[in-house]
Amino acid sequence: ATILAACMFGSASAADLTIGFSQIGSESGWRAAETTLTKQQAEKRGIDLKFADAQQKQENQIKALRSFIAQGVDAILIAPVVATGWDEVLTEAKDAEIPVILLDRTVDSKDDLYLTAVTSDLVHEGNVAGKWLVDTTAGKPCNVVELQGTTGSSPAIDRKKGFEEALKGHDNLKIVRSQTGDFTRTKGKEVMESFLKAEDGGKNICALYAHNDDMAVGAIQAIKEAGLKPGKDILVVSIDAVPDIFQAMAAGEANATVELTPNMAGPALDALDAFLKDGTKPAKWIQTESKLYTQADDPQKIYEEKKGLGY
Ligand code: GYE
Repeated sequence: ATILAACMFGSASAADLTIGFSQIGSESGWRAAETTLTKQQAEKRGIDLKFADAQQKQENQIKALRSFIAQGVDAILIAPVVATGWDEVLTEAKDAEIPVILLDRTVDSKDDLYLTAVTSDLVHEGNVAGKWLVDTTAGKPCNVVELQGTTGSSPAIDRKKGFEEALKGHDNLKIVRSQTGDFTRTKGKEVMESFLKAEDGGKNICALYAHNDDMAVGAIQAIKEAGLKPGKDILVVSIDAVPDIFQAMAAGEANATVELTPNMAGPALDALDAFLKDGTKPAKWIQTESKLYTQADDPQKIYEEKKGLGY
């Protein structure tokens, strides 16, 4: 109702807005930082943010969206846990004239079912990680194990794709094991333990590619418990650039990470503001940066800096 009046008279200002935010959960340090920053961004703009944590279950996200629609919120933010199964509920939001913005993950639905998606180029992230490994191994034989993100999520699909693209034509690099660690430290450690057991105690493994830093941190623990040196016996490359991976880098236990900003809400709420004010339609994809960091980038200093930014 608020928004309708505001649209008619063009007086929509963030202060009147009620926004529903369907968050996946808090499976990783990065996700927890995104939640913190989203709440800060809403607070700063005087937005009433209705927060729903789905505990990583799609059915909980669909329930949350239906509840937001029933409440008549002015807009919805959602980080979609998986890429499929959203058409029906997104159509319900569209029929209720409630704009939906996707954060950090995409969906397979037609793009007229959401206002915009604020994400990194997930394929490119995998590419950057793969290229770093290609350059670092410089033609030397290297068996790689891969910890995939949540099965069916766009980051798991795209980061795998990008990494494999980067390895094309470099037959010295072989992905010998690949399994989901569901983006969590616990699962990352567990699956890495099984990789180590299956690969002669880790002697056959030269590198780990983890789709996020949290799984890498869990895996680093497993590598150490197996009596090997992570970062040396087994190279470690991952994605997110959360503070703890810089701590591991400073200790020589991790080698490279690709940065993903946890501040997706800033660009999302700016685009929403413009749309609600005068109907300005944002691009369907607002892309955030992806930057490679290695041990050469003073990881201790970056760790100190990042600690304050929502993590
Ligand atoms: O890399 C990971 C989180 O959706 C791209 O989700 C995001 C990923 C992020 O669990 O830490």
